[in-house]
Amino acid sequence: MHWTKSQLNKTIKKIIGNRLLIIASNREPYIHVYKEGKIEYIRPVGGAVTALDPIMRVCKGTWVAYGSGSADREVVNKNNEVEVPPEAPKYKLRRIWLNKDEENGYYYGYSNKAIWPLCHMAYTGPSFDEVDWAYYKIVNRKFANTILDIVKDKKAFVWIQDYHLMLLSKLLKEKNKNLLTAHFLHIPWPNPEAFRICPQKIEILEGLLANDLLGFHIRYHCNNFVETLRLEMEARIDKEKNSVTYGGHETLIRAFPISVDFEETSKAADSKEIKNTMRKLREEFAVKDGTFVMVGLDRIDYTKGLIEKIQGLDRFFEKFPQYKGRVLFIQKGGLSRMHIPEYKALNERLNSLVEEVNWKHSTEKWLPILFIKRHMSRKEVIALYKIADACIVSPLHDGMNLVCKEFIATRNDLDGVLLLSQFTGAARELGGAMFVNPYDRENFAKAIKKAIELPREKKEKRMKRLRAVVKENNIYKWAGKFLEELKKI
Ligand code: GDG
Repeated sequence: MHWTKSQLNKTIKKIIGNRLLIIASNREPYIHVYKEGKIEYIRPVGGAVTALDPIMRVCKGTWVAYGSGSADREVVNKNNEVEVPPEAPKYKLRRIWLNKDEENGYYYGYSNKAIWPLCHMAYTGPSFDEVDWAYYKIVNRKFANTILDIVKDKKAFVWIQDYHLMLLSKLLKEKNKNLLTAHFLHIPWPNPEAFRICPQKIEILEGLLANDLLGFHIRYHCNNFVETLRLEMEARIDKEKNSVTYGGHETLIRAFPISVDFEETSKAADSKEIKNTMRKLREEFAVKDGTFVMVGLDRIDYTKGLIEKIQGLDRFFEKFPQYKGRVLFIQKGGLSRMHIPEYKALNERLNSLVEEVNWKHSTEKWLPILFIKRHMSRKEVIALYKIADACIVSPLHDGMNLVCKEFIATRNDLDGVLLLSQFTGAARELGGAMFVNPYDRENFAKAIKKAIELPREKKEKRMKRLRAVVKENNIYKWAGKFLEELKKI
């Protein structure tokens, strides 16, 4: 079956029925801010939000998230709710307020200094702090209380997102046994040897096992999770059913590779507006005719392999100097989690590395790397993908990665090569990509050369293959398959 928005709509009605649908995530899908005295809203950068907003538009229901914008409090009603999308309301956003200590401990602290590096194993050690953990628990409870308040005595399905809320399901079930809860983790699950160092591991695992359904991007992460349980818990593992029973409660463990809205992105990429935006971007970046343009789009995060990407490019220009002046690499990097010292240091290191590599290879009329930090609208992101001859996605470890799938969805011209790290979840599906190991500088440089020299027919063949996969495995399939599993509970 080919999954579409309307197919998902039917599935939702059948499966969710008269239950209330609640999504819980740290990040909100719309942030209201003051700009020059006026209230505006922005769409935050991040994979989970990109993926879930189209689903909520179809499902209606309530999305519970932390209200982080300067004008967020101004637009909510007495229940802290606001209808979104602001220009054409489709569902409710219920905001939770966090004070500075809670934000520091729960978000910057335990979520991003402990769990994020623990699960990505990208050679940045996790640090576990008692105070951060205490705030992690406080905020998870805050989410639980808000959701219980929304649900009251109604039937409801709560769909929890990501690693910030791993205790939520247990807290909900302790107060309301009739709730149906499912959790999707957008990050990888590490192997048991890596996970066993976590001092709070048992509480986290018990929190996750309170769910009726637990989803990861790929089978490999499910297997790591089950192996972790084998080592740490007295749980019964049913290999046939892919389920785990702990304390008399069964949790189904499944893989659901997340994706993008292929049709919508592909259509948007074809519009006149995008053509204009492409022209503007070419002007802004002073792209000369005949230049081979490569792009990258990542949050500035040590898991995304940005340093390794710049080093790969450096090696490419060293090895193949004939390409100097003929190739331009545009990296859009969104600042992220800047209150955490590792992120600040990475940003500084990246700035100086880009400067060094540019200094080393540039000529009077040409700079090899443009490092763009300003926020880009979705239109600009699509136009950026479209002005590219190649897109380089080179994380050291990534749960899935949506940038590569978005790039593919925009390339209805069948032009454009995808260079993709073999350590992304997406690598398992996207056989038409050119794979790189970001740690292997020599081969990275060679892969860039191969991408530049790839004949048009071969590019088309690869892109056709890639587009067929993303078209089929789209975001509606991800949501539909997830919801269909609920029937088995
Ligand atoms: C996590 C997991 C998993 C980026 N810059 C701008 C912008 N973006 C958008 C992209 C894309 C999204 O942000 C990034 O998604 P990723 O999937 O690459 O990465 P994470 O944020 O790390 O997401 C990841 C994902 O969750 C979903 O499960 O795939 O593995 O780490 O959509 O387009 N969007 C706009 N301006 C920018 O400057 N408008």
